[in-house]
Amino acid sequence: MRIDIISVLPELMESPFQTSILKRALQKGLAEVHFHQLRNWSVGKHRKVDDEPYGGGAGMVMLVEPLDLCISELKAQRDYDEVIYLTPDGETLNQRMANSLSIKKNLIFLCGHYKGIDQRVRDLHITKEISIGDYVLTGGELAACVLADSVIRLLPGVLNDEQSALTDTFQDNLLSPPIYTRPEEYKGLKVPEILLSGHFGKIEEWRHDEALRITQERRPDLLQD
Ligand code: 6GU
Repeated sequence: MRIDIISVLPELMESPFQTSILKRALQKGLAEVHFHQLRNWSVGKHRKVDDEPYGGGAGMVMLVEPLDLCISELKAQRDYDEVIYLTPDGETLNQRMANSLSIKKNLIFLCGHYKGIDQRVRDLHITKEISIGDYVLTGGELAACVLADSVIRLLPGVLNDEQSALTDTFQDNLLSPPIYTRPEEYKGLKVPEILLSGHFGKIEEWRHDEALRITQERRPDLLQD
């Protein structure tokens, strides 16, 4: 998988991809992430990438031309499965969306800034708009990192057996059951007997029951669809 990320602040996204699991995934060649500084496609000596909105109002709007030039240049080099605009107006990210993106080959992520992008960028290029939740960030960069992380960790070979995505919270629309490691007792709090029993069938049954109970309690909406 290849992800091209377009932003006015690519430096904001460096460390997540230079650390731990994502770093290893990139080193192993399981994913490629390329950053593109939008200002490199700005025209004129002021490297302008935004301007005031027609019709007035607060905030700046990202210019259509640098975005069109940048995206068109990328599209001339390869076919993209999706051109995704990260915006609080988008569809809220969930595990199903991460799963479906994880089987794509080439993706563009466009990080929004200021009040947003000129509508004509959407009309010309954007195939999907994604938000990471109902709150507002200073820009799409952190959201792009979240989306990339959720997708890259699903690629074959990225996680080892211990980290397996197959037992994730959400992978079967259930939250995780309680988990314990040593010691068996801490400040009077004991590990449930069943987990020490060695009866793997019963343990799996207990975990499933607990997952159901916790999901019912905290997120009954997940059991609906
Ligand atoms: Cl994708 N961008 C911004 N600026 N804020 C957000 C978001 C995206 N998702 C949730 N909040």
